Amino acid sequence: MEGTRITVFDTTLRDGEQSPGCSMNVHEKVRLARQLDQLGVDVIEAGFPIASDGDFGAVQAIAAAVPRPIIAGLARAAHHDIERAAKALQSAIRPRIHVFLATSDIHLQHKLRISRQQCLEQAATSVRLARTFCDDVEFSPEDATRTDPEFLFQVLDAVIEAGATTLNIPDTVGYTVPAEFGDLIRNIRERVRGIERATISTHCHNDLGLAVANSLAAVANGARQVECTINGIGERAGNASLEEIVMALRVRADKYPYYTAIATEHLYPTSQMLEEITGIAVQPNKAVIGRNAFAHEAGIHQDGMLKNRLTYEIMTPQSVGVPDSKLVLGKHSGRHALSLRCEQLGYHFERRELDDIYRRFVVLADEIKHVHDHHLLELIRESDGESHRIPPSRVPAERAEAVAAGAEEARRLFPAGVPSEFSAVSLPANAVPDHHSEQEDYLWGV
Ligand SMILES: [Mn+2]
Repeated sequence: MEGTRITVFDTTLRDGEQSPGCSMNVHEKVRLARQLDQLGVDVIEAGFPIASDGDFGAVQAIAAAVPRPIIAGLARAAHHDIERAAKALQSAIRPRIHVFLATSDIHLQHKLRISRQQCLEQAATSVRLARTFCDDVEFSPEDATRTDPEFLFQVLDAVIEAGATTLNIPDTVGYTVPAEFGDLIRNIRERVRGIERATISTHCHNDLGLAVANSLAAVANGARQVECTINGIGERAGNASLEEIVMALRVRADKYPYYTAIATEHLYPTSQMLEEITGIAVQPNKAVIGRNAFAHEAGIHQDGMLKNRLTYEIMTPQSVGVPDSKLVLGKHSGRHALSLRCEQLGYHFERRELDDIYRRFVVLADEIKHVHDHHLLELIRESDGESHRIPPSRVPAERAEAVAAGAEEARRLFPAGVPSEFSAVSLPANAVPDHHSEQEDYLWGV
């Protein structure tokens, strides 16, 4: 990978969980945290330990169950909050305490009822306290984008001095626009004392549909951590969507010389798992992981796709873990279609085990018309699916094969600098007849 590494901070389990209808129990949170680990996120914000015993327990359980990533716990800038977060993170190998305090006048006057001077002192004192528990301390000036910039720089100076290692700049209310936010990040980089010792982070909300654009503008101006969520869930209109940020950086590496450690082929399975756990459906036209993100309906598009996928695809479905074809599984689907779909989702089953899933699949398909991927993943999970996961090492191999088919074409049509696995691939010459010969086994649309 070339370029600069961007840290991916996932807050699906904290900010995401705060959105209506998205609350999860401890068991579900641990399950999703394990999936986020597979996906390769750098930081998992596991919860807000002071908020409830459930949140405390979830942070504790995730810290114990998922050793690789940094596990963050959120705390207000208050003694009791910080202690509680530290306690929940006790078994984490790489704990992070994330302290926040609002800095905008509107929040200081109407919510906190404290002066700027009190705010400055409280921020520094809290960060100093957090550092007594943990070397990794993140500070967020809540509502940063509506804070007087001069005061914001003062607060950031003070918290760096107090030992903050990450400075997160939240657009709490989703108010900023890309050029303005980019300027703010650049000014922070130029104006805040000791900034070279800390990582600048972003946390953008999507109230104007600009969360991803704002995050990318921040990265282009010096932010090295992005906070985001799976499916873009979060307070109100949600947070910046992890899958969109990651794929924008990968597909447009020519414009954004940055990379993340995300294993992109896990994006779709992770999105599906979240949908299954929360019951909140992803909008069909959602970028990257929506049901229609790789569906081509218009006749002229279909014609182009069949001749060469480069005509209408800027990334392959496989690169984000979306099974290639638009299979519709129903009660008329055979074992072969079921088995194929399982493999496309990353699971391999022997005949006898497949029979078991198939029996339950038919019962389910009788009740509901279409069996979607998240239903199937649920059936797989009930059958101890984790032990049937296809090793990740096979995924790039399959992808390499697919890429090889279209590589020549891709080199011709895409400018240099576009990573080859995302330069979409021609359909192999035999792909269409193959699928057609299996039509009795499943229905499919191009
Ligand atoms: Mn937020």
